[in-house]
Amino acid sequence: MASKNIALLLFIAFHFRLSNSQTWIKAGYWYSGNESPVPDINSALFTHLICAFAWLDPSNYQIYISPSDEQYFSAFTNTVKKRNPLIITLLSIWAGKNDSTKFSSMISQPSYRKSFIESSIKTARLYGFQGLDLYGYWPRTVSNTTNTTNMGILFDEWRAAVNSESRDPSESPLILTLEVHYLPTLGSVSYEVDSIRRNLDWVHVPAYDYYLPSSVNFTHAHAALYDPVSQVNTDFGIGEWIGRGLPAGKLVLGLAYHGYAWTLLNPKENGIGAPASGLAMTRDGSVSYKDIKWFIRSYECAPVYNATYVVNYCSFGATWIGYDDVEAIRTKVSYAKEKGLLGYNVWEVSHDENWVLSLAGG
Ligand SMILES: *[C@@H]1O[C@H](CO)[C@@H](O)[C@H](O)[C@H]1NC(C)=O
Ligand SMILES: *[C@@H]1O[C@H](CO)[C@@H](O)[C@H](O)[C@H]1NC(C)=O
Ligand SMILES: *[C@@H]1O[C@H](CO)[C@@H](O)[C@H](O)[C@H]1NC(C)=O
Ligand SMILES: *[C@@H]1O[C@H](CO)[C@@H](O)[C@H](O)[C@H]1NC(C)=O
Ligand SMILES: CC(=O)N[C@H]1CO[C@H](CO)[C@@H](O)[C@@H]1O
Repeated sequence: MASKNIALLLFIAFHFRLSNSQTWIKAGYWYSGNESPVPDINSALFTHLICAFAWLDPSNYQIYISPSDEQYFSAFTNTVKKRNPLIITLLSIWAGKNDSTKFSSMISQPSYRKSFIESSIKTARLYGFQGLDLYGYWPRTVSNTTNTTNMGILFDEWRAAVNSESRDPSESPLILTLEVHYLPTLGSVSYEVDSIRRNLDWVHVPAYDYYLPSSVNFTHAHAALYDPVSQVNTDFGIGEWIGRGLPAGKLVLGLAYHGYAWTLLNPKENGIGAPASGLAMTRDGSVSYKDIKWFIRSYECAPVYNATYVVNYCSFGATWIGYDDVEAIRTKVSYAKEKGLLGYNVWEVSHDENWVLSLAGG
């Protein structure tokens, strides 16, 4: 009798947690490369925190955590649970451009996929994570290596493995998520949307980095929510994903806690679309929100909010920075709610200043 009651309680606890967490996701990536202390994260402002990154070893197709990250990753979950016992943590696996050949090779052979899947589950459990996120793997033409059919098969097999994992009855199945491109189709190649819908809990749509000062010679809203003259914007991307058959309730909107700095050709011409000669301030022009606020205070420049694109920007002399401040973040979070999306996620938590943006997310 007693054990039956315990089972019932666990059942209720499990379902409560699941339904509770599925109501509105507020997720944040923490990237070890930014070297920001894990205990500094105000986890009370999030429902999910995603620890980045684990890597793929091409010699055996297993996941590993780099030795320099080991101590931070192994303490991650317990550390962030101190301020928020309900927080759910995920481990993100890097599959971005410089590693995509490895991943294409991995997904091409059943035995390699098995190795990847088993090691990912083992690593997540070993380090105390409650989910896995695959980051930055884009479909590419077959000559440029990704066979998208195999990508769909990987997700089928990953889901099956996660569901059949023998685990403690108090543990939920691992959450599986994918960080995608903001468009479901790149050139002539598309994500396997049916497989994604069937197998993944949700996808993270990075709704930023559309325009970089290293590649365009005019200022722009790098994370434009709307654009009256171009399809390169978040509203278009979200519409495409939904149009391709991924329910809005599986989409999590990615917000940027960074902006980009351009060098203006003429300091007097300083609106959106002003001619620029390249980047400013950092090696790639990206600047954290924290550093942008420092810049604004130091140079006493007056930020402008442009509601057409949903972006803030400011300039001082020849330096022009486009970024999301409180207004832009609020507008985007409202947009996500109006569209019936599952929530939002931020890249990257340590770039916030005094949690101003995270609080603006509501
Ligand atoms: C690939 O890019 C990531 C992210 O920029 C970086 O951390 C990693 O070291 C790179 N890997 C290789 C093999 O260059
Ligand atoms: C892609 O993978 C599928 C399934 O493994 C296979 O049937 C198909 O021939 C592959 N396509 C190409 C172009 O290699
Ligand atoms: C910007 O780049 C375009 C195309 O590369 C070029 O035609 C144009 O002259 C450049 N403008 C400036 C201001 O450098
Ligand atoms: C936003 O900036 C664009 C480009 O400069 C301009 O055309 C538009 O009127 C601005 N929108 C608002 C609401 O100020
Ligand atoms: C085989 C092939 O076409 N490889 C190309 C894949 O795409 C990258 C850049 O996106 C190129 O650098 C490769 O040459």
